[in-house]
Amino acid sequence: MTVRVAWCVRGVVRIPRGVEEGASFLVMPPPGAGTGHGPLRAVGGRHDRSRDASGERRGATTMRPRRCQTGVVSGLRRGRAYIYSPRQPCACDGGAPRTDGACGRIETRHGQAHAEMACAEHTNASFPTEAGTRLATVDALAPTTDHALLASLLERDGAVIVRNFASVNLCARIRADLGPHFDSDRADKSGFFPATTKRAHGVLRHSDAVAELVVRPLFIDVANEMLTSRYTYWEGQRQLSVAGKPQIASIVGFRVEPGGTQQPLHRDDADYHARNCDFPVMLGCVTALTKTTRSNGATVVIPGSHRWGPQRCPRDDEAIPAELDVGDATIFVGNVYHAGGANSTRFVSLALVRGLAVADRPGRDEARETIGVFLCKGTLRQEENSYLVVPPEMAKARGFSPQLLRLLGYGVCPPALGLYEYQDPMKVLFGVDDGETVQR
Ligand SMILES: O=C(O)CCC(=O)C(=O)O
Repeated sequence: MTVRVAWCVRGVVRIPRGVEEGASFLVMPPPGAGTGHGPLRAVGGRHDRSRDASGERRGATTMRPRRCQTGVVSGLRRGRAYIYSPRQPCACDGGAPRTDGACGRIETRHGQAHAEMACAEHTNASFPTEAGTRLATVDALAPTTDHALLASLLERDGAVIVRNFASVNLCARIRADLGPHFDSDRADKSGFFPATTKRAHGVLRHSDAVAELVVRPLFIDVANEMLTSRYTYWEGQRQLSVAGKPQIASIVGFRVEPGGTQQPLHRDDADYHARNCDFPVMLGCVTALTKTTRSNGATVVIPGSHRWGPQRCPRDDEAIPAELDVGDATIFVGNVYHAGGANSTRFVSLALVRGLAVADRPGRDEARETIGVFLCKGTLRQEENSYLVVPPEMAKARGFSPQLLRLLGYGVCPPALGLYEYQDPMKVLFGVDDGETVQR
């Protein structure tokens, strides 16, 4: 895997902590970088006058803001990396995929491969590289909208907008439940979420309204169709086939505040080290709790990017906003590139800069709020630890349905994942013995 340096501050490229000398890197342009943005330079590079074997100066690299480039981390100083770009083309801007390993894997100082982005049969496979330009929209209330239609659109585009996915009333209840969590959120130290994005975690613990949203049949049915894990194997001389349904990976509320920058484009499936042969392992459903627009930070998506190979780097100018009214949702596969958008509605700073009174610009300064329900295959570890969020006693006290308990991960993914005292916890802990209970 190439180290993705997805962000930079005032032209200074920072390498994530833990990267070793000799690692490959790929620099992506900063969100919204325009022609006015100067050349990027490396941290530490400004003072580094040394040259490499080919005579290039290590500092002051010449990466241009609108294109991706690859290189190697060539030095570490006081825990920070300085980098050097050999100005080689990368598949992400249309060049041929590199085969020399500089783009595609992390190498340690000893040259040992850490992780591959592609499985063996896909290493040299050719993948589509084009980005789509629009997202399909369906109405959940239309009689023709069902999970089969959604699955076909998701397979084609990677994402789909669903109008009227949840009622305005349910969204208002969820919004009220999430408010205190947003207010007490702490900044994400990894930089994956900008400091201006407030999150609400562990929300099933407190919110009956969220519990209602999670089991919306349209979403669950399409997830069952796309993420159910089916497997056939031998046990002695008996050939057995099993199927395990998806479960909740995480549920997160997002409030993108005015002035917020765009999140880095990413694939949720990356959490599972998934490669093209595994995709998709997740399905996301982001429901609007407030109106979401291009300017207030609607989720942005690159249609068609779920088909790309490991070398294709996503560009911010390829992402289009999924604009939603309250109750609409964007459903997307875990391998489509997407991100929380930038919120450019910041009012006060504009007013100050232009010398305007705050009252002269009413209606600006909008925070956008959404709730994301992310499911993953039943064979995988959940991103958010459900058993700590809703321990068994709490789940019993809340009267959660067998369906919700299984979505939380309390069921067994057959043949034998998630046993408790070598039995299905649904039976042992919750007294549920139905057609889905695994008998042991
Ligand atoms: O804020 C959003 O709209 C999306 C957030 C997201 O993509 C994520 O957390 O994985």
